[in-house]
Amino acid sequence: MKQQIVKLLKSAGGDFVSGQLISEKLNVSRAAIWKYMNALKEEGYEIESVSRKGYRLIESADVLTSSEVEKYLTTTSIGRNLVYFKTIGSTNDEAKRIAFNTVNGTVVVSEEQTNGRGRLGRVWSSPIGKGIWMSVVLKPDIIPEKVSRITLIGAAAVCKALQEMGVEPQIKWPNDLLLSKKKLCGILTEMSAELNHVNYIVMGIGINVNIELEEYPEELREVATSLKIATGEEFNRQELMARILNNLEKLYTEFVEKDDMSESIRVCKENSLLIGEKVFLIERGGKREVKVIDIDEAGELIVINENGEMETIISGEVSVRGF
Ligand code: BT5
Repeated sequence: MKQQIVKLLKSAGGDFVSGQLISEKLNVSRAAIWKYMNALKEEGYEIESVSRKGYRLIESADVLTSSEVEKYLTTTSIGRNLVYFKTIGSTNDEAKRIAFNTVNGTVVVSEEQTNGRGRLGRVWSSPIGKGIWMSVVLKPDIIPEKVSRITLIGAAAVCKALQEMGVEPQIKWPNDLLLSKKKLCGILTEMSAELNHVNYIVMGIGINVNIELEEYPEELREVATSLKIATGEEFNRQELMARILNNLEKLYTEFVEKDDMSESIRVCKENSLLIGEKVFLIERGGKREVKVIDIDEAGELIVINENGEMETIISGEVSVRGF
């Protein structure tokens, strides 16, 4: 209902809409409208109410609700069902909770996460209103072995969206995007699967948009950045979120329908931080140095190991030497 009210107010183009008209069009009581207006003000919308004139939208809020993000969306499925929270523990947890009973392409987004997660139980800092913390529910008909490729498709989608907005990030295989060697975005892909069947995938994407350096906990200031910190400019979160989903739908559809991830791989290679670098591969209990030479057509990392042999790495932790 809140969304419908926002739509109605917007359609008036800054003019007043009477309570009576809203009540008739949306079939709600005047008292209920008043409650919804207060809730919208809470969310950050600036709404003026004048007796006998009605309500007027002064300024749209900087929020990631469906009524704000929708205008930038060109997708048919991804993001069309948008579940919005002002605050939540973790959007990945919520997405997993609803995944079985929701449609492919559902997106859970929150202005803030109080228990944002990285890989292996690490903490993901998610301050309110300054980033994009979202999780996409996907239900592809693929074998579980191919799921790790979805992370690269996500990274490519984020990269392309940022490029469209004038930013040139680097992709650190398999799940990070960096700007000036500092972390801008992390992706956490989780799945529920049977032996030969994927029930669902939840792809969590966290991007630091308008966060200021002092808003990070002390220990992150050396390693994390945001679009605001790196460029000095504020970015439109609604547009960026929609552009990510637009690119994701294209790349994801090519992958699941045509088994084609050539465009995703091209983006990951062209913007790779690792190709040509010596890195530490951190695997179960061990750490060894290898040189990265390529990313193959399946999205795997091709490296030369300590014995000078070529090896293919499917997934794992990579730490780059020197920073
Ligand atoms: C990741 O893990 O990079 C995956 C992050 C995924 C976050 C999204 S937000 C929406 C969805 N819901 C969730 O609960 N999670 C997903 P990993 O590679 O393990 O990196 C984690 C490390 O990044 C931490 O140990 C910190 O060092 C660093 N870090 C934490 N918060 C950060 C931030 N906001 N920006 C940059 N670095 C951060």
